[in-house]
Amino acid sequence: MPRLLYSPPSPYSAKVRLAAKHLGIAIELETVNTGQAPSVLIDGNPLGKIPTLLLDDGSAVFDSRVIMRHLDRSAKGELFADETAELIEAVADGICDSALAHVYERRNRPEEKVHQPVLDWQWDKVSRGLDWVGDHLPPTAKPDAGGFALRAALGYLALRFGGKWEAGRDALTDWATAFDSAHPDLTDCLPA
Ligand SMILES: N[C@@H](CCC(=O)N[C@@H](CS)C(=O)NCC(=O)O)C(=O)O
Repeated sequence: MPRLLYSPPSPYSAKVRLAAKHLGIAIELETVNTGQAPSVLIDGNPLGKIPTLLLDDGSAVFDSRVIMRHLDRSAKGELFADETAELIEAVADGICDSALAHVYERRNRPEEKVHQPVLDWQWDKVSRGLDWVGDHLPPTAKPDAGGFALRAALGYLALRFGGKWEAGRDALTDWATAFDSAHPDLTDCLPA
């Protein structure tokens, strides 16, 4: 069975887990600490990032967008029915990139060296990305790659930035609620 190297808070890993479960693809979950660069991770993915999917034949598939394509092909799914799905995935992932950069800036620097303009620069991207996806909400009943990416991104924001992004974004919070109501079996895949 393929093994997914991941960690519970990782939004990109959550996206992949949501899609795999929805497509009925069984994967074994293995938690890794990227900060320790374990060989199981580095041997598969030179970038040392998660998610990384280790296949039964010994090869590795990495970067969540590549894994999504791999899962979709494996299950003959319809995650990428149109370009909109790809664009929403790109913006949702970009929101995560900026949110994560924000977290890393605060986590990895001594407090006096945290650079507020960098935090603001990244947060502006998160805000603009949220505005954009708010105007391009993907379907919830039959989710595509955009829907999984967006649900994972909103889950990450709820986890790390709760109270900072929701005001005035009822369409997005309602969308997440509708997604969870339509797929109660998937909530255990959200960032935690
Ligand atoms: N573009 C990558 C981003 C993956 C990523 O940045 N993952 C984070 C965890 S959420 C990570 O591995 N960080 C450790 C590092 O950058 O060394 C993807 O979509 O898979």
